[in-house]
Amino acid sequence: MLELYDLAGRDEAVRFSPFCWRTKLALDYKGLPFRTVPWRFTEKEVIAFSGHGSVPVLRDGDNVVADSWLIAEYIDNAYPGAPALFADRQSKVLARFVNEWTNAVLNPAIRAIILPDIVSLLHEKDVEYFVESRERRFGNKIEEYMTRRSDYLTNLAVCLAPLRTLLAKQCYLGGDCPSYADHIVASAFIWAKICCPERFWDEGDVIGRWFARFSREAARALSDVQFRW
Ligand SMILES: N[C@@H](CCC(=O)N[C@@H](CS)C(=O)NCC(=O)O)C(=O)O
Repeated sequence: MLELYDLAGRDEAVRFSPFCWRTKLALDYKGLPFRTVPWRFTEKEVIAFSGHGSVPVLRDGDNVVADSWLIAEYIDNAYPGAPALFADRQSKVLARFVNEWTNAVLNPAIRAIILPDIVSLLHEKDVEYFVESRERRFGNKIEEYMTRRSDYLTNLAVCLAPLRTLLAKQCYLGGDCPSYADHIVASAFIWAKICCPERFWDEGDVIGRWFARFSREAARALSDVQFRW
């Protein structure tokens, strides 16, 4: 069976990585059975066989693939009989843009809001590494995120405006049915809903309605998840 190294919190059942969620949603969409191996940030030696220091890492027999985008490409090529993540070349190219936009714009906007919440979910052995590495990488002390929270919420609203306009006109990012582009963006919100107690949208919001629609399609993958809102 496929094996996925998946970031876990102090509570092993809390699996919050937005990148691992992309892979879990994609595997589930394709109907590929897999088991997850809980992994913590400081367990680098456990995934050293992959040549990478981050998750997701997928092991499929002798094949090992790290990085959520490469995993999506790999499973689509290796399992052509299962539903495709990318219907054709054009939709793959557009999904690649969504991947890069989410990495560069949406995830950082969400991260600024939820970073203090993430710290409180971490396994004790990860806290020092996580705080130091994130303060170094992003240049702010964790406490500073709390004081700038309202600016970060305003920034998120600006980032989400094009998504809101699009989803007012079509059911999913790629059109009438969910595809990998939806997995990518939904994973960012799954991350937020697992980590942060405060809602990102009000009742009836276009993005909330899309997320609810998507969650019904991905019900099996999301069945055990404890969302905070
Ligand atoms: N580009 C990678 C990013 C993966 C990534 O950053 N994963 C985080 C967990 S959300 C990680 O494992 N970080 C390891 C670290 O910070 O040491 C992907 O798409 O898979």
